Amino acid sequence: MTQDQMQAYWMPFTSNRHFKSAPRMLVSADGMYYRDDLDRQILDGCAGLWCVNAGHNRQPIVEAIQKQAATLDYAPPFQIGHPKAFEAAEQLAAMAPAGLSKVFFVNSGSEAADTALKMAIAYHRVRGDAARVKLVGRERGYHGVNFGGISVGGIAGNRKLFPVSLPTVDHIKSTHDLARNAFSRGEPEFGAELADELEARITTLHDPSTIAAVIVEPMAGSTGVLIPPKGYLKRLREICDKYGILLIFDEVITGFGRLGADWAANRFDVLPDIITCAKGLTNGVVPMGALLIKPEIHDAFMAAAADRAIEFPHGYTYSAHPLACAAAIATLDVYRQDGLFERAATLAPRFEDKVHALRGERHIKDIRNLGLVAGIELESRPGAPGARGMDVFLKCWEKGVLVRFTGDIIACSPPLIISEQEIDTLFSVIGEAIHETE
Ligand code: PXG
Repeated sequence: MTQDQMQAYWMPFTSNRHFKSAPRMLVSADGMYYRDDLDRQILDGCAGLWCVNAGHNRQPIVEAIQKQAATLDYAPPFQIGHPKAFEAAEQLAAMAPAGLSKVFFVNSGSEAADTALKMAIAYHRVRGDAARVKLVGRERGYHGVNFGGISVGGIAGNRKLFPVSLPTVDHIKSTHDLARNAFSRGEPEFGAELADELEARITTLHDPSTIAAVIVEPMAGSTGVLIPPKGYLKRLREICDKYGILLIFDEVITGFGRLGADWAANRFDVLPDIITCAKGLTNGVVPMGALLIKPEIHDAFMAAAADRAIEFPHGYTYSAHPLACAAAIATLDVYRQDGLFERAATLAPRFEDKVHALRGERHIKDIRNLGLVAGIELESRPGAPGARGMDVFLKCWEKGVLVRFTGDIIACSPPLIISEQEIDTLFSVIGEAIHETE
């Protein structure tokens, strides 16, 4: 591809000028591997972008989409239905943590986050508690890129060019604590008390009866893999219960087996009021997100609206798109048939051993992991935060392995079909890449 042919496309979350000077171009994918335009095989160490949990080019999913496109290509989602939407919702509800039986479809994780925030505020309103309008997120949280999501989110770099936030938002501290928890295997020991900051903040700075919802990623992914300390999420749940606040888990990354369990909610035995998910819902093949919702929330909307009134004035042209629904149904089926969530749990100990074996390699100041996620935090080069992370990412690419980097943290989240040998290759290549990076 010539430089000229690359000019029109403004790439998202990308250093465009750097990319276009040395493009990395994927042209096909199968199983655990991508192929690039130089016909090199590339091991997918991050399931595309935390989404291709069942591996690439899965035939049942491909065929389901092909068939759907030829049968019902599009259907308007407002005041009209199509069977696949109901079937997909039913399948997803059947797989959801017990107690989250209602499903609202969207098209991405960002839309899921903004929808959940709107739903939380409106829920309190429809049951006559209109004072609950405030939202609490967490520092270093990522809830997509829309205005609601960046308001409750806490990634500085994603906010600074858009210094416009919802006015009714506060944040609690992140759980990152290298002094006490560096090189933890699985859930860190220390930090459950950080959840108490929620209570301290809402009671001293706010009237708790004005808080609609707290939103957190059970495991913060995008910011660089922060595993929740033992007991932390349970404590958040208790505080929300005490003050009548909804708890939203953003499971866009943690849903669908990533942590060695179907959901983080089940992994940590904490039931939120709403879960947002996306990514693995369709194996990344067609854009789709969803909210899993307690029936009390849904029922409050139904009870409050007049006959024939629209109960929740919210939705998208592509909500429950037929192709996405077909992909979701086929994907959930593959997860079940192949036992992929159990597989992730079975592989997790080897994955943990192999990533922690990198301890002692130069630059590494922390390694953390849970299920099939690992984060490797590197010392930043003085005056150049992020440069070393990017160099390691580029070296891994040269060596035929795709990983993610965020600042100086390398993140790995391979498809759940990865083999033991591929786990070994993944971490030995990352180790070499770090070793060879200044
Ligand atoms: N919530 C969470 C927890 C996410 O991880 C989103 C919402 C937004 O999803 P959409 O589908 O709108 O992108 C995400 C997305 C990274 C990275 O580098 C992670 C995401 C997106 C881009 C990069 O780890 N997660």
